[in-house]
Amino acid sequence: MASQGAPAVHPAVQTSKSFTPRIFSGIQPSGGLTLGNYLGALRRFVEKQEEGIETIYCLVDLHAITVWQDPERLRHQTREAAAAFIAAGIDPARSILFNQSQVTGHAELAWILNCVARIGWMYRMTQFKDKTAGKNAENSSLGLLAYPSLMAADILLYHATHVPVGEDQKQHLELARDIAAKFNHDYGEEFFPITEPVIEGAGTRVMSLRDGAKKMSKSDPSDQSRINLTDDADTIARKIRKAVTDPAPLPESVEGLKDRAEARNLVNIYAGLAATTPEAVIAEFAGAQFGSFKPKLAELAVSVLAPISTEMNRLMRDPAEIDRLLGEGAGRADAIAAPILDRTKDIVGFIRSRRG
Ligand code: AQP
Repeated sequence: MASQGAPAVHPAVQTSKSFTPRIFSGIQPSGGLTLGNYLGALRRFVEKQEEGIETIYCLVDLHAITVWQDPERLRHQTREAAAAFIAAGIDPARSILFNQSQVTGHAELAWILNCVARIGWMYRMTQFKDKTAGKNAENSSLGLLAYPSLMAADILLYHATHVPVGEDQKQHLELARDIAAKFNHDYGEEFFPITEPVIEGAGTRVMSLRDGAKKMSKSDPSDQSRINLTDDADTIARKIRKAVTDPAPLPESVEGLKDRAEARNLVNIYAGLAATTPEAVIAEFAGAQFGSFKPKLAELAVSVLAPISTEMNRLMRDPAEIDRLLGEGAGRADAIAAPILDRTKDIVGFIRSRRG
């Protein structure tokens, strides 16, 4: 019988079984992708692909509809996100790239995990609190509350062992571990892996260009708060020039950025784009005014992002080809997911008859 109450990681089921390393991660096509998505997620995804581990990447359209999406825009944004993945270096022949709703196992496993997870766990999620802040939470969709359970299903459907994400998804991943552990405990079988988050590098928490306390987000009402992967060079330069900063020059060491959220953000963005560390950026720019640092940052951002947006534009001219690639990816994803879902159903006690 399933236990009630607070999440607990059940130590007995954490470590003993070893699973084949497999990476899974996703991005919501809930708007155009941002520099935050690129540095915190997409670029990591490409690195993992290059490491030769099996990589499965998903455009999580089921997650996107937890808040209202115009259907035509959702279709466009899903294709555009697929184009961004490919333009950033995801090779659909080496990685599996697909949109979530084409593999029905995500929704099926999510339902089973909804019955394992506890409601109280969901109410404690800061993303749910942030997304309902200042609004009537009772009027948000049930899907928004259950979002982390679907995310656990995304990962566990493939027995993924590692999930590269930005810092903001850490709490959801911890919950996915708790859900897996509770399933294993309740059914007395070490079936699901206890997935490791992979949160690495300077770009794991890119903040808004307008407010250093808020993360850069594709759904922020202010377009000035973010750099979109589709922004042209002039727009990128203008947004960086207008980014909120304080009047002091850059400090002599990273400790000097401690109480300067906006300055720290720009240094982190520079470090993320240059694939270096904030320490190295400070060593180069110590004492510089933002008037000289910002143009250098804009130049770097354009040099990294312009080839991606050019390639995205090219790919978007052939939406049928993008749809074909997503369908092919979904077929490969389904081939991995189906036996894991079948076994889950057996464990839970569902009858699976051959359909005549
Ligand atoms: N600002 C960020 N800095 C670093 N990483 C980020 N990610 C998102 N924003 C930042 C990472 O991108 C991946 C995909 O995120 P998502 O699109 O599934 O959802 P999200 O985290 O809620 O991103 P947004 O842009 O804020 O979307 P909306 O506005 O629709 O909610 C994740 O790995 C995330 O950590």
